[in-house]
Amino acid sequence: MKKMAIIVLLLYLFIPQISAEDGSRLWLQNKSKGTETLSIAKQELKQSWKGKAVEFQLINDFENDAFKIIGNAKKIKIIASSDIALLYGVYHLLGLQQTGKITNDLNINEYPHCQYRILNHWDNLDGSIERGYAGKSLWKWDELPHKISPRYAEYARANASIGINGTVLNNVNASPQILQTEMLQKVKALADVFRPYGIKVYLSVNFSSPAIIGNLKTSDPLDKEVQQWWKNKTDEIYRLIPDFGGFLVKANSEGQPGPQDFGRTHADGANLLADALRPHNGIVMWRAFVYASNGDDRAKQAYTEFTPLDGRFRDNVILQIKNGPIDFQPREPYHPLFGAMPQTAVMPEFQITQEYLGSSNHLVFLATMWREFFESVNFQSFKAIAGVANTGNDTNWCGHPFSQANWYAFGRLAWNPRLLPETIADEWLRMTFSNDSAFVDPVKTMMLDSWETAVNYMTPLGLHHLFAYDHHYGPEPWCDVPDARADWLPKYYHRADNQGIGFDRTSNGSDAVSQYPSPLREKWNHPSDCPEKYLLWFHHLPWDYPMKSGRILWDELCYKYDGSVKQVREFQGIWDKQESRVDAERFRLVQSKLEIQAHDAVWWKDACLLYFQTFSQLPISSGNF
Ligand code: BDP
Repeated sequence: MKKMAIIVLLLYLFIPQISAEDGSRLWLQNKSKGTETLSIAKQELKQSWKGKAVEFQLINDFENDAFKIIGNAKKIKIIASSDIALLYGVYHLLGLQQTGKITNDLNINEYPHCQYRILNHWDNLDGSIERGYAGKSLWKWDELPHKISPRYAEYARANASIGINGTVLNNVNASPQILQTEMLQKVKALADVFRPYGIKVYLSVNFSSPAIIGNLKTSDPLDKEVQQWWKNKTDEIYRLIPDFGGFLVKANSEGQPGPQDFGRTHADGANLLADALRPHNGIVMWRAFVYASNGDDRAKQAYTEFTPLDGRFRDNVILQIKNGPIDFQPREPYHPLFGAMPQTAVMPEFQITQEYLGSSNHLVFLATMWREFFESVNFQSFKAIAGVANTGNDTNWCGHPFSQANWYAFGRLAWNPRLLPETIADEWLRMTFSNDSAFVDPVKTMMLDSWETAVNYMTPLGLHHLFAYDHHYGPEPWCDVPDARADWLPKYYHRADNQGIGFDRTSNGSDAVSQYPSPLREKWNHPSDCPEKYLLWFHHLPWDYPMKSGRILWDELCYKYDGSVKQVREFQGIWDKQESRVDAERFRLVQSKLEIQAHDAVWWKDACLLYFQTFSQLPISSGNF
């Protein structure tokens, strides 16, 4: 029997907005304060909805998180099976209003593609954020659990508005201290704020926690005491947070401890935690970001290490794999582990924070990059998706007003990977700035071109990791750090010499190409069939290699660097024309960030071309194409 509850909402007068705009309101119009999910939903409507009567209808057998919006001339009905899904419906409806898309006969069916849509915060317990460019951590650990910042609910609200339903609070380079009881009390306080918005809390855990905070002799996953310790710790967490989501683990990677320290496998390690979480329906997200310094091509290592373990993970383990095989480079071919482990649940990890894309200084709209990824893999089977957050305690959350678009885009694509970047950019611009097409059209074009432009002024034609050591902001293709791991240095990746440039990953080289299925592996193995965007990823080619444009490789590199510098200057021109259509504060901030971006693009071009010229010995032909 269907249980039905209908709540008719009274409509309230439109409350005028304040005109000052510091960016803190993101794509949302009004501040919201609420306790329970349904009252938040009503409050949101009360504050922002300007249309006809809205009814909520709860139906038991409707798919999780899915909702319908049905409207006729008189009223609008939002139908769902849970309060959270009704809230999603409300945000969707308000989004339609903000973008001018309310019609008389609405018939919308929305459901999320992935069950788990999760932000990963690389936030440390001391308030710093690894690869964070928007201030300090949002989590005030020293004030919690007693003082609850209003930003916690604002954060949850923004996430709920785009369908994000999970958050990993702490850095994957995890401090064992997060599992101390005192810290768990603080985590509980955050979970309590997030719950009405449908956001579950997860934690990154350090694999050596049993030895470090549990005082056990070992953290060996096959040791009975270790197993009991994780069970007890997990039970303790669930006593405090009954809907706790689970654990994220970076193990045996970049110096982090893991099961291999005890001669065990990644499957042994993941299953240890999965068994502790299973009675509570929690999940383990086990990262596949591993590379030893064993001389093998770094791009190959995760595949080599994980594919033999296919089918050996518990069913509440999901392997979390970065979109590409190296490390969040401006552009990478998709990670060959996708599709290579048919008996294992896998999920992609995107980096929303711009570690390798100009921090919060460069305007780079990442939906275009993520779209290229979704077009390369079979995403149907993904149950989960993670994005490394770009939020901090800056007033505007993300540092650059346009970095907010990447948070927004991540949520929208986690909900529906089929959405086009232009649709997402359009929605976001209209909601965040203006519905004026004289603004939306040119600025949208700029957003859609921005990723390819950044790729071209940083690492064109499949080049990668030309970044300055450690901070990864600017170019340093010549970088040499005594005693550094070879695969942390740009020379390992570009391999420029008097003959040519690029990493030979063909069957004559590292053979990384053979990790991809046919016909890709054959195609990418031959320079003439390999898409030029991946050319120097897979091939070491002579400076005079003929490109499809008719130019030689060296000239093509010059062309890409030079062309993208010009493109950033065009972005500046587009933005400068928007002064009358944007509030002064955000106009000026974006304008100054674009100045930095234009400066940096020239810096990239000069640094890379002048350095590579020492090998090519050819003139830099910029401007004469
Ligand atoms: C790299 C970052 C490093 C992270 C690591 C990871 O440089 O700070 O800890 O990835 O994902 O991109 O674990």
